[in-house]
Amino acid sequence: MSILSGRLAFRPRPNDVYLASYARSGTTWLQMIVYQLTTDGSMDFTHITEPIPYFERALSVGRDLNKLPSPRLFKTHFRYKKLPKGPYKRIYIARNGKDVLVSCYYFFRAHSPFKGSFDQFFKNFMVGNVQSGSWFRHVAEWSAHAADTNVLFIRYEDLVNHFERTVNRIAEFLNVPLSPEIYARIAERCSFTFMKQHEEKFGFLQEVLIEFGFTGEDFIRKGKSGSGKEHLSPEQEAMFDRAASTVIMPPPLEAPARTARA
Ligand code: PPS
Repeated sequence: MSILSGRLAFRPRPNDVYLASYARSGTTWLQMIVYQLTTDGSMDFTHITEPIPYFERALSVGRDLNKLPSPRLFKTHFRYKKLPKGPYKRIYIARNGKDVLVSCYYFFRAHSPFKGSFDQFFKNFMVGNVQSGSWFRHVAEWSAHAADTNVLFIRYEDLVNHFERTVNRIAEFLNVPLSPEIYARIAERCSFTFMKQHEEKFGFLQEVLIEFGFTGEDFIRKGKSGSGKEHLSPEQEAMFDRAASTVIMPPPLEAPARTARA
């Protein structure tokens, strides 16, 4: 089976792992825990989306996910039925719905055109009229698969109240060893304080810039007249001139005529 990823075909692999959630439910926290569990814990990534891509955005911008080494890890907000069908492991993280609602409100006010009141957002959220769709449907659909052997269903609140037990469940589910040293590193690097200190490695805006390949190069670039010509090949210049010959612009100012001295 393959899914179109931009111009590329995404081919699922049996050992792919999806970290799934409704938005604002602790996905990034889960990403960091799984990243720390499955690597040497190095922090030398620009953004967590490099080692653990946001699946649906990566597909929509045509990132070549086939280049990633196995086992691949993906973050996703897809509903259960939108993920590729197959044996792939899925960890779903759910969070208290009212906390999700409030977190979404602040997130969408800051990162989307929505600038309405909390009351308006509440009404939209209750009927699923928000970017992430219905929280109620999302959680219900994933809950129906909570007992599947390839699904681990955890809660944000489990991480808050029983962090070590929950990290152990994740490690067992993924069949990765969890020594006291690795656990100590996870507890330190997945703490709110540590992740807040490294927010640029987790934040939304950085994720979008990286996924879209935006480099943020000079906006006020050269400010010279005539440098366009230097970049064009003779063929490109001829093609451009032909197309531009149909555009009639007012003439440029001429240099003032010199007055002859008596
Ligand atoms: S997103 O945008 O959908 O990917 O957001 P997501 O990562 O799922 O959820 C964001 C909320 O998770 C909180 N968060 C954490 N809580 C506790 N500990 C750690 N380490 C941590 N990392 C992220 C984050 O603060 C968001 O919740 P709110 O309630 O808005 O603070």
